[in-house]
Amino acid sequence: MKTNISNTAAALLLAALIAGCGSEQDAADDAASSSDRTEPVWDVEQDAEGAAQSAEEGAEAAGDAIEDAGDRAEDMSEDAADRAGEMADEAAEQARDMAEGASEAGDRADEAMAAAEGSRSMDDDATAGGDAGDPCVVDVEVGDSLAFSVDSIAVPSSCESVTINLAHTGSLPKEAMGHNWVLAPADALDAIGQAGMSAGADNDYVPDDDRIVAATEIIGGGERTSVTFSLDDLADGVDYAYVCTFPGHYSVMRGPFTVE
Ligand SMILES: [Cu+2]
Repeated sequence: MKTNISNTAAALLLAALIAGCGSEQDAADDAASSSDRTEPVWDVEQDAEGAAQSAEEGAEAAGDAIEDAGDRAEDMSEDAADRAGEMADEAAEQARDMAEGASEAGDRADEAMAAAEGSRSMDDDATAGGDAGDPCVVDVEVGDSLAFSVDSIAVPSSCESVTINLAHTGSLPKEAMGHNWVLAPADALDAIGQAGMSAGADNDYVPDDDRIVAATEIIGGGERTSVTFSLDDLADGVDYAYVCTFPGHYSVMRGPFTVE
């Protein structure tokens, strides 16, 4: 842009100079030819002076034009630089806004995940304490490991009946990581656990044994089951315990069951 304007200014100057030279030459020619003629000399001199003056004026005007063009070019390049700077600032600001928006979205995603984790762990806490609404209904969870969600179970003696809700929160099928909940005298758990393997999957690994008070079916990941029994079925002066009779689980998956 600036180069073009400078070129134009140079062309103007050149044109002015040529015009100036031409006028001087013409004036000289006029003077030379007029001396042959009979016209008064002072007219010729005046013509020459006038031509020279107009040439000077032309040159001056050309100089002014160059200066103006230069100024305009400078102004325009300054404006262009200003505009480019403004645009760069705006682009940078937009980029900053976008980056902020992205990081805010990331924060919100993190918060949502944290909230989800929190609600999950709160659920775990709730089941560990049993069913707060009814002390005679006990929620027990199992998963993809050899463990019940509760270390022991205690129910009030006032319960007409007791219900155990067993939920498998894992993902493994019952053939690989099945669990059940079986209530029996504490000193009979080993025998019942060993006999359970022989009973087989068709019997949910629960042997035919009169000492067993209550038993659920075997469940796998995502399944739930329950069993309800009367406290009248428990003999006085006997310690009871619950156990999982899935093969290999009875030695570690067990806990005391007490009536208070
Ligand atoms: Cu088990």
